[in-house]
Amino acid sequence: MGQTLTEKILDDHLVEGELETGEEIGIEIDQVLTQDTTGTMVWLQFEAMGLDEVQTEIAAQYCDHQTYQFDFKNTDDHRFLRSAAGTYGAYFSRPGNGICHNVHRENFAAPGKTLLGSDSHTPTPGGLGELAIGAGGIDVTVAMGGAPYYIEMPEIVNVRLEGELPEWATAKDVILELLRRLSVKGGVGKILEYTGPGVETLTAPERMTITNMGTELGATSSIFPTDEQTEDYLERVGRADEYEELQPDEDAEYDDEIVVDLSDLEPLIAQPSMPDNVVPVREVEGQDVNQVIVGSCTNGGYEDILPAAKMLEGREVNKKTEMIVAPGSKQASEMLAREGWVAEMMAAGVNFSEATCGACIGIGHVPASDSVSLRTFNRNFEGRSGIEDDNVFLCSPEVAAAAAIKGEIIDPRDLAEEEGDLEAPGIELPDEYDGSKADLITPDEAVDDELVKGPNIGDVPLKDQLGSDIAGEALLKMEDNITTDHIIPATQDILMYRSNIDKLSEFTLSRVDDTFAERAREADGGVLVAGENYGQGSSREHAAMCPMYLGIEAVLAQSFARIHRANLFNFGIVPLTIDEDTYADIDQGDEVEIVDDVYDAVTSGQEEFTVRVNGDEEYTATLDASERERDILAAGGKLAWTKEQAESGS
Ligand code: MIC
Ligand code: SF4
Repeated sequence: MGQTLTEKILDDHLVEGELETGEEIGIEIDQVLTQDTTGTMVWLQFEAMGLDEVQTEIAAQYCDHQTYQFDFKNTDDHRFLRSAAGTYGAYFSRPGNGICHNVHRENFAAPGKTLLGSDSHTPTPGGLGELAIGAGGIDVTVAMGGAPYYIEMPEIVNVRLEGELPEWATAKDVILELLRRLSVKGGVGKILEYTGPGVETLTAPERMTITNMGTELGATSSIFPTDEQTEDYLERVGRADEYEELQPDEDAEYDDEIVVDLSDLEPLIAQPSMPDNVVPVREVEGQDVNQVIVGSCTNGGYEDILPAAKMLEGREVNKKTEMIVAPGSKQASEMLAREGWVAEMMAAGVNFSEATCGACIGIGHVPASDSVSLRTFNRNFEGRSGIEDDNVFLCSPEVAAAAAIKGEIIDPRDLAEEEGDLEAPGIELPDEYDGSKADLITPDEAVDDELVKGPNIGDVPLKDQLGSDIAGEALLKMEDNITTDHIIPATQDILMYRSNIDKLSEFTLSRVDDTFAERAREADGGVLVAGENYGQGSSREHAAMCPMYLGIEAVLAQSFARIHRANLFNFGIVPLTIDEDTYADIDQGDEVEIVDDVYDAVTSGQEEFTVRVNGDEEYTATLDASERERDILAAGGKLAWTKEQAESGS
């Protein structure tokens, strides 16, 4: 039987297991990336494990999330990260050089390689045929130390693209259409592999908008085959020699198939406050727009900003609206500046930001109360913009620019008709991506050879070995689709404590209940209860680390998001699955007790656990875990387990 492209790359990198859906496999990782808000823990854990040198072909430390450095704590983090990259042999991308995914695709992403990154949008280079997966920080640490990455073999879904995008429909609309159809949990446990005649009609950057936002579907990864478009892009970024042709076998078998006819697509928009709340733009036309932002790792490339710039040429941003362009990389800013587009856009009323995540995680450009903000980003979870009751819509740069011109949400096709002379800009790649590399410090150019830790850089929190009893209050009962932004928000006042868990844990679940952290500390133990897809969104391991630090021992949820589930194991919290009826019966404040000897049950491979509620009713909860995951839990988390492994020489 023929192989899918995913299977071919996995086969090439397989060090343990077999490529059978649901089986645990260990794969070799060629490249790792980390960023500033997850990277400090990555390196602190690297140090705590006693590792002394990066072992992967490429390791890159980007500084992109908190580049405004409005507090010395951010700058100290960056100073520490530069010292860690220098000391251990990683590339260091200075603050302001751009978002990890954009800078990585420009400099390192290559067909056939594997990439593991401590950021959920790591799958972006799947658009170039790289198999890229997002993970918690400690998984990246361990891979960077040369160990395999373990994962349950996902289902492989064939997303067959047919036809060609009509005018004004874009790559963003392809992924919004998938979100509309499949929802934010539709991709959990799956890798989406794109095939079909529509593939060759999309340039590599367009493909990367799609693979980037596969994360919003909960997918493990998304990947495109490689072809002339891939080769063309690699040539333009000056890395033609890294091209390799990669296609699935003709008789490859997939677990499922979805067909998207590109020619049926029209401009779409995700309404507040979930990326899958998608409707045609025409359905929401006419709403006043206070703010428009073009940028982020989804649509912050040169090719994303250029269409907006072309649409604004000879026009102005409406007086009702503020428009901000935040390029994904300094290279994009530099090229647009040299070509005169930055000046054109400024003259039209655009405010230019440095290349950063910024507004995407509530750092700067916080929307006004009770106002509409249209953004080309990938996420619009409630409160993520920095204001609790926000109204953030997600759309393509074309739809964003149309709204900026009109001052209202409008389908660009309708704006074109109104304006008469507004042409669809289409997609255009530069002849050469020729931005300066001054901000990317290679391992050979490193300026530090020892770690520099400011006062905000704390220690890695540790947990004891798993005990026999888990009993305590259900401290919080939550609904479906709780995001890591709910668990540990990322806004500016909180982000600076990513290296200081004692302080950061004060904000745990504050977005759901601001008394939670205090109650958890007082209770010194307890469990969380949640609905479906608990922990969706980011890779931030702090969303497991902080509850662990506050004494949470187990999470009982109807289902878990992939990366967060792994993070719970990594920090010694038992993730138990419960059914809908059990969920309905447990109330916040109930006393929950696991009747089994937890340590024995976890280590002996027991799957069903008995949960007693209020000393009376009994329910069944399931631990669906591999032997390795059980060992990690038993050890009290991945750091302790890795150390144990090293000491026993295995
Ligand atoms: C996000 O988009 O939520 C982030 C901020 O990039 C996170 C990483 C983090 O929390 O530091 C992600 O996606 O993993
Ligand atoms: Fe940055 Fe937003 Fe992309 Fe996360 S989703 S990496 S915060 S731009």
